[in-house]
Amino acid sequence: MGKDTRSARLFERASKVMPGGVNSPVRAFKAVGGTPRFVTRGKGAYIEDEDGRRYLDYVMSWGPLIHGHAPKGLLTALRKAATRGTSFGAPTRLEVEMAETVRSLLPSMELVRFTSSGTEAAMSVLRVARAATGRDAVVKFAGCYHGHADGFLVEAGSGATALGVPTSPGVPAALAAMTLTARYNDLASVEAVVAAQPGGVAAILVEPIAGNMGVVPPVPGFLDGLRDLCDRTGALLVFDEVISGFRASRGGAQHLLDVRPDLTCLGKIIGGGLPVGAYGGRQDLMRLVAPDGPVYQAGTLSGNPLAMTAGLWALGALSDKLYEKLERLGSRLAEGLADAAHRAGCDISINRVGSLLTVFFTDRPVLDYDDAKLADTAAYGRFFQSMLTQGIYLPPSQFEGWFLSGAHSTGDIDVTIKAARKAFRKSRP
Ligand code: KE4
Repeated sequence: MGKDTRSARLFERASKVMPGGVNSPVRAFKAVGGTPRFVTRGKGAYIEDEDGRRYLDYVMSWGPLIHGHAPKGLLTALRKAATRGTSFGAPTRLEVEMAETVRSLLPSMELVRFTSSGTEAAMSVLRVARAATGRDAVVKFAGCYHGHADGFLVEAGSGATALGVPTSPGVPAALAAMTLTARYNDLASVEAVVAAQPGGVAAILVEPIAGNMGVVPPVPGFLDGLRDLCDRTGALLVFDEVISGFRASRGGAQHLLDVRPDLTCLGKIIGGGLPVGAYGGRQDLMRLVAPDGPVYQAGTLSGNPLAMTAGLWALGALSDKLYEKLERLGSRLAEGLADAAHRAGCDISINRVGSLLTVFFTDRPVLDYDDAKLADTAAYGRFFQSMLTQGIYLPPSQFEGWFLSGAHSTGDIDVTIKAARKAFRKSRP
């Protein structure tokens, strides 16, 4: 894309008033090069940029839009809600209905608290775990990402990895020391980390289906092993289902994989594209949260009526038919991409769970962060740019997931595969 485009000019202006010209680092295209596209609208599976270019979208706002952009029913619900006001700072019926809906879909969440982001949900759920156990140390997994709260930015995935800062400056060493890291899909590594911690750990925090080193599903027995380790050592099992919640199934990864966590945090789909996070879990733990208990957590816009309206619509529109379609489309896409790469003589490895997948530019299986980091990010960058030029908008980082929606069609998948045939050829040095 030339320098004389509207996106390029906007990016130049943006860079003068916002760090990196963006409000979230991964959007800046730094990992893939070139100018980020400034988007003006989205409809269905497509977005349009300031220069009038239309793209088939596989970012889908990084996961929230399982029904696609601007679904009619959502817009109708939001228009109606907006006429009643945008925020009250007081309880509303919508929050009650939303909490009851979340609990019906994820029964392990006996009590729920809403926040305005996944980061807030993740940081709050750990505060509950530390208060409940009286322990400070927590275990996370290298390559997993739980938002940008200080304690999480230790070997963090997502944009932190893509930009080469998996352990961020500015995090106090004393706090970082309380975040122990283990290897995803490696129970022995977790056992060793926990055993080495005097007094045990407060929690094992895990993405039950990892999405932030690229998609890495749990190997059979991994999550059950974490459950058992927590039961044996008094640690709490915390599932970060910000990506997998309502994505892997209507009941998230915990339903799909039949492992019950003590606490869960949610985001993305739960807000239908508006800012909503949530955390919740066992009643005895969540009753510790103010004002029932002493663990303080609050938020001016928590449970915001517009966000609750969007979330209620999005969760209400989930159906078996939708998940069957997403599985069918995801499978068609993965098979088509594998065939296209093979024909182009490209070595790739695809990890997929339903409508969430990653194409790794590596010839080996990707089971953890070390495997993922072996991927050829330069090749991914060339692939990304070729797909973008052909009107396919992929995550601008090798270490992210592709997201499908109910608005994607078989025809869209076939267009994507056709474009990939050329893009895989272009990805070669
Ligand atoms: P937010 O604070 O961005 O709403 O949620 C943080 C978060 C927590 N847990 C998991 C498993 C997550 O994936 C995220 C955020 N995901 C990234 C994409 N991998 C958001 C995109 C971005 O940072 O711009």
